[in-house]
Amino acid sequence: MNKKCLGCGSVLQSDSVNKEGFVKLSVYDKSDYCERCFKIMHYGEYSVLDKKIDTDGIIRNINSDKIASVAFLIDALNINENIKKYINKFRNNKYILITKKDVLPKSLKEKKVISYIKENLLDTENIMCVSSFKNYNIDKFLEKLNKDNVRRLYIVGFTNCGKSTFINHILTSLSKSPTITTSAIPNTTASYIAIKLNNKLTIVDTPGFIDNDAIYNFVDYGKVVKLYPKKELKVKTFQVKSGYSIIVNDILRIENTSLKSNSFSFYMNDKLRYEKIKSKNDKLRILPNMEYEINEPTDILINGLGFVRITKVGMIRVFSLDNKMISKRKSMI
Ligand SMILES: Nc1nc2c(ncn2[C@@H]2O[C@H](COP(=O)(O)OP(=O)(O)OP(=O)(O)O)[C@@H](O)[C@H]2O)c(=O)[nH]1
Ligand SMILES: [Mg+2]
Repeated sequence: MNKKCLGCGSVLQSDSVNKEGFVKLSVYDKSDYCERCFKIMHYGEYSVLDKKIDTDGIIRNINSDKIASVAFLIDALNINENIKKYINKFRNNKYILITKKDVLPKSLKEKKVISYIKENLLDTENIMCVSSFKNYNIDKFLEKLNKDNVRRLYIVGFTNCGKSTFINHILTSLSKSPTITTSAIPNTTASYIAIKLNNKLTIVDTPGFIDNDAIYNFVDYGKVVKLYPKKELKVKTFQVKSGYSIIVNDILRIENTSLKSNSFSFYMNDKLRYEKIKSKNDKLRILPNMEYEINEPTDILINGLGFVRITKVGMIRVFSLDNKMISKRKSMI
């Protein structure tokens, strides 16, 4: 039987250095991990997986598994309406888990997040906020699976939403070793990784779906890993008069283009560089941009980075690396 990498699920092979699952022939017999996983785990090196993830194939496979349930994981800072069409493709018994609850400020109440999901993505009672880093709600979720007699649970969702970290955490909580590779770059998990937790339940990690609109398509991977907050974020709020803009790193510029002042609250990494400038300053003006009319409290989502809450009605212009990264939703808060 072909040996598989414990970290990413690829079949181990010694023929092609640039293909998934590569290990040198000399170490093949004693290797449990491919070279890419080994380097991520031990040297924090990032290399991009040379493989296109077949999202439709994954969904088809899971739908044809008669005993499958699905946990759809969503990154707490990246809740957008585009996710709905992916959730709807699964015909199985579904759980929605909002991951990385630890990065949300305490002021953003769990109830708000859950009711937003219910109203806009999937109306179900099976929604929970979790955090692998803070061991939040993991036991409660396992209890729920037990009660619902779930036999095989597929962990699915967009890349980087924390699927493998979540499974590793479950393994640790059951005194097993956390064997799966995790990283802040996209496409870490390459194939299915099925792990039997007990006689009743098998949990299956899957490769994350790639979102063509997310920031990792437009920024070097070396930079991507620094953008996401490492712990509870502190909301940065700016009162922005007409004719002023806020700039974040070299990624984002939001200009107040109406005549009245407005308030911008940034729900993203507070360690990024924030700067208030006069709009006649041309910094980042070269970037693609779009004007948005704000008719009610609105969140401007920067896919992969977080969101900006705009409280008052008016007009704003958003400059970013690509207009595809930007979308808006009725404010969650
Ligand atoms: N703050 C925080 N970060 C997390 C949590 N869980 C995962 N992460 C981080 O999110 C990033 C992605 O985690 P992974 O577990 O590799 O994500 P994935 O969904 O398996 O990604 P793919 O395998 O590419 O589909 C890593 O940098 C993790 O450290 C969490 O509970 N809190
Ligand atoms: Mg993974």
